[in-house]
Amino acid sequence: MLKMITPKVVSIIGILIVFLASCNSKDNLKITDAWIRATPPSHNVSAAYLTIENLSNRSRELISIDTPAADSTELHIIQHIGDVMEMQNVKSLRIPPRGKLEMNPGGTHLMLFGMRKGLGEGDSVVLSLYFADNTIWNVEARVLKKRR
Ligand SMILES: [Cu+2]
Repeated sequence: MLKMITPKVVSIIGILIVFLASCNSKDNLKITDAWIRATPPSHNVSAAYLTIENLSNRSRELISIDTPAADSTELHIIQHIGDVMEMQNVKSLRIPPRGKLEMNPGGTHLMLFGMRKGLGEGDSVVLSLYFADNTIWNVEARVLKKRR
């Protein structure tokens, strides 16, 4: 025998839909302040920086980036070894729940190799950010000589 869907069941389904929608990880990140260092045409290497804010209750992981401006990219952190600061290539960058990852010169950054052309101040470049949960974010990075 078929049972009628009661208003109570309907409201539970409604709540479930709202809950699932709020789990959509696309809404739970805020990416700001994306910029990329200006490079003369002779320069082969550049770096990009941005801030990722994780507004959700689970951790997120940036696993790679891609841009039409460069042949290849790496995720870099800065390691202090004694008095020496060294860049280190890492497999991923974690953004803790309700936490923030702030990239900047002298700190965590996105390394760009094989620049396809010179980038002047005022240009902009698209960066595609790939996360471990299969979401992809495209952000526009401004080209700057240095951070404003
Ligand atoms: Cu680097």
